[in-house]
Amino acid sequence: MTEGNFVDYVKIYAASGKGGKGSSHLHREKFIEKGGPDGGDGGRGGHVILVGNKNLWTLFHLKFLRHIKAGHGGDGGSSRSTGADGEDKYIEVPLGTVVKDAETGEILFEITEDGEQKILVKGGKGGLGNWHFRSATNQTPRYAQPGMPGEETDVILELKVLADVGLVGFPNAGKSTLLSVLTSAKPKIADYPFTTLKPNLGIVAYRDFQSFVIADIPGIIEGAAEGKGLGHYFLRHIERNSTLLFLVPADAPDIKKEYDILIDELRRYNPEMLDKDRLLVISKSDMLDDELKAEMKKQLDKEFKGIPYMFISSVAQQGLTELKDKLWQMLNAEIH
Ligand SMILES: Nc1nc2c(ncn2[C@@H]2O[C@H](COP(=O)(O)OP(=O)(O)OP(=O)(O)O)[C@@H](O)[C@H]2O)c(=O)[nH]1
Ligand SMILES: [Mg+2]
Repeated sequence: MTEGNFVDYVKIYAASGKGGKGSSHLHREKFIEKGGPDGGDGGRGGHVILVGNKNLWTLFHLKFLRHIKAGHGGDGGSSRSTGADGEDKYIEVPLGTVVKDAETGEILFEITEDGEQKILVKGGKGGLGNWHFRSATNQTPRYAQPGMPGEETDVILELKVLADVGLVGFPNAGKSTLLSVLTSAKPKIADYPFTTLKPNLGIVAYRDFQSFVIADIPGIIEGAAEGKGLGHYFLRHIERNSTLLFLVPADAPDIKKEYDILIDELRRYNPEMLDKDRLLVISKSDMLDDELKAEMKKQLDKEFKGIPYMFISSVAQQGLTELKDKLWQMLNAEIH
């Protein structure tokens, strides 16, 4: 990956540990001739477990993991001592990680909560020791169960939930530039369309050590929902953002029309996208003088009845604090 700090897809081979053998030990003591069976049970094999972690935002940390194996269970011993359980292995994942069978593509489960644990592959059961098999007819069974084998699986982890705020705009609208001034992310910025080829995430530090995450995705063009441009693949990344921030540059020939095209693409992709909170910013507003701005405002008030909009300039650092305040307020508004 040459650009973007964002990894939303990893394939992992996971194997659980096998169960320990049960013991077929017979009890021996100095003055007891025929000791009974006292073989303990084998320990269970280690599981591979996924754990949700709300502080993770991508699967980047798993990019080079590829294989993960849990430990094997220990064998049972004499005096009915049970073998140690194999070491469990934990994989921490961001919330919204979807786990799929790599072969069939079937969704196995999803991690949605902080601290939530789901076993990906279960460790093999430990075998029972011979102590369990004593009976009236066989007082000294020499039989004990072997441990059950572990399981293995190839899975795909895919991240759906991306961020709190998703940026939506035509190519060249200034999305990556905005991300670069609001966060410490360093996305590629250039004066041509489709500069951004992969989503970028940035964390906006907000007053009093609070924060929220913004996702910058490639530009959306008319026909994106049908697969034109890059938008189609990446629209799914903003599917679950709670707030969408639309960017239309101040020099767009028709701001309302551009906005309508964006809305239309989202609707065609998934009508639920329109249930999200929306905010429109007129980007690159440093290109406007006060007179022009006042004129545009009149026009926009007419065209965008009830839809909040603001003027910003990433380059001239105008309206950015107000924008952060507004986004924070929207993100923290009561869920409706
Ligand atoms: N004047 C002015 N130019 C800006 C501003 N923000 C971005 N630009 C310029 O607009 C061009 C496009 O900026 P990007 O941030 O790469 O745009 P983008 O929306 O990420 O574009 P894609 O990744 O292609 O979708 C660059 O030449 C930026 O320097 C701004 O606030 N004022
Ligand atoms: Mg960009």
